[in-house]
Amino acid sequence: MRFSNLLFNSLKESPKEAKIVSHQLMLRSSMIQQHTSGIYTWLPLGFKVLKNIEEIVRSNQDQIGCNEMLMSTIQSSDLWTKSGRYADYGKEMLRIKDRHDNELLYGPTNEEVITDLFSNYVNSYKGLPKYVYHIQWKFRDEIRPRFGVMRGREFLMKDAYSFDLDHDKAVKTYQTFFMCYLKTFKELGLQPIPVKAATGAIGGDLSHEFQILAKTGESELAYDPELVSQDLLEKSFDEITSMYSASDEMIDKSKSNVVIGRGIEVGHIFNFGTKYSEPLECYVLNNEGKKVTPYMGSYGIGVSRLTAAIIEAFHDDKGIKWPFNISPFKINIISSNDKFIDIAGELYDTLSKKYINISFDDRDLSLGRKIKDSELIGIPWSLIIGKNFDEKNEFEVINRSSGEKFFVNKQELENFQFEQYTP
Ligand code: P5A
Repeated sequence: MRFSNLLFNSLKESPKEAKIVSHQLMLRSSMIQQHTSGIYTWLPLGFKVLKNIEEIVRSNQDQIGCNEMLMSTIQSSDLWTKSGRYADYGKEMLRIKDRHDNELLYGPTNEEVITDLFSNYVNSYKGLPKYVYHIQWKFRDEIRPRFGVMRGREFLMKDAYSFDLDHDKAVKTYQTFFMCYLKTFKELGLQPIPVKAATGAIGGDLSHEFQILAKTGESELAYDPELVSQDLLEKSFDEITSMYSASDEMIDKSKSNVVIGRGIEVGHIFNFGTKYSEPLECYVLNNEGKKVTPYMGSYGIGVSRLTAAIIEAFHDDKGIKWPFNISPFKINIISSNDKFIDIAGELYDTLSKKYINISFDDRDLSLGRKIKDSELIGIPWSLIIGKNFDEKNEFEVINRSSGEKFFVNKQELENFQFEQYTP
C-alpha cells in the first residue's frame, strides 16, 4: 500500500473524549472513528488489524474441529421467549419491529439460535460432540459505552457453541476450549489470566473469564502472580485452575500469595448443561434409541475489544508497537525527499514480491513527519532511505519495539531478516 492511496490522517493531539491510551492511539492513528455513541467505523488501518486478529482466532478454532458458519445479526424474538431470556435481557437488548409488527432483535449472543438450528442437523448421539462458531457483530445497549471499542454497543465477537451427550463429556469439551483459548491469546502476544467467574446472563455452573492485566482494565482481579509468569500451555487444566484467580464478584483477598490487579476481559467461556437445549426442545437419540437433551457450552472472544487490549499491552509515548502478525503493515518504506522517491518505489516493488503487507510512505511530507507517523501506527519495521543513503549508499532499518537501528547496503538488505517479533 502506498500512503498516497491510504485513507489516513494522523492526529498530533489526543481527542479529549479519549480517556485511555488505546482509545487515544486508535483515534490518533485513524484506526476507528466514532459514528455515534458506542458505534464505530473501522477505517482501513483498524480494519486490517481486526482481520489479522480474527484470523488468529479462526485458525485456533479450526484446529480443535470447530466449524465456522455465519448466523444473522437480526434474530426473531420467538426463540428468546421460549428460553425465557426475552424478558430477562432487559434494556441491553435492542428490540426492533418490522413492517408486519413482528418482534425482532439485534443479536447480543446466539445460544438460542444455534440450539434451535442444531437438532435439524444432528439427531443421534453418533453425531456428537459438535462444535460450531461464527465471528459476527453483536449489539448490546450498554448503559455506559466507553473507552472506544473496549466497551462498545456494537462489537465483534467470536462465539462458539458445543453440544455433548452428557455432563462429563461437556466438561472435557470445556477444557478443550479453555486450553485453545490460552493458545490463542499467546499467539496474539498476550499473557491471559484465566479467572473463575460468575455466569450472569448466560448461565451455568462452570465459567472462566480470560483477563489481560492492564492498569486501565475494568475488572478488579485477585490472582497468584505465578499465573502470569509461567507458560500455562505446559500445564494441565486442573493444575491451572487450582492456582488462585478470581474476579471482582468472587474475590477472596485472604488467600496467601495473592496480588490485586486490574484486567481487561478478552474472553469468557461457559458450561451450562441443558439450560437452552431443554426449553428449546433440542434432542438427540442415545444408543438405546431414547431421546436425550444435549449438554452445551458457549465460548466468547471479544475480537474488536482485543484491538484495544493489545494496544494497552504494547505501546510507548510515541505510539503503538504492534506484534508483527497483527500489524496492518509489516515493513514501512520511507524516503526522505523527491531525490530518492524512485529508488524507494523500486524497493517497494521488489520487497512486495518477497513479503506481504509492505507499505511505502510516498507522501510529500518531511522525513521526520513520516517517521513519526510510522511510530504512531506501530509498524514493526521501518526502512529509511535518507541521509545515510545520500552519503554512504546505506539504508537504515529500525525495529519499532526495541528502537534498534541497522545500517545496511543493498546486498545486506536483500539478506536482512525482518524478524516476526512480539514486543
Ligand atoms: C459466550 C459466547 C457471551 O456472550 N455467549 C456466546 C457468551 N459471553 S460474554 O462474556 O458476554 O461476551 C464474550 C466476550 O465479548 C466481549 N464483549 C465486548 N466487547 C466489546 N464491547 C462490549 N460491550 C462487549 N461485551 C462483551 C468480551 O471480551 C467478552 O469476554
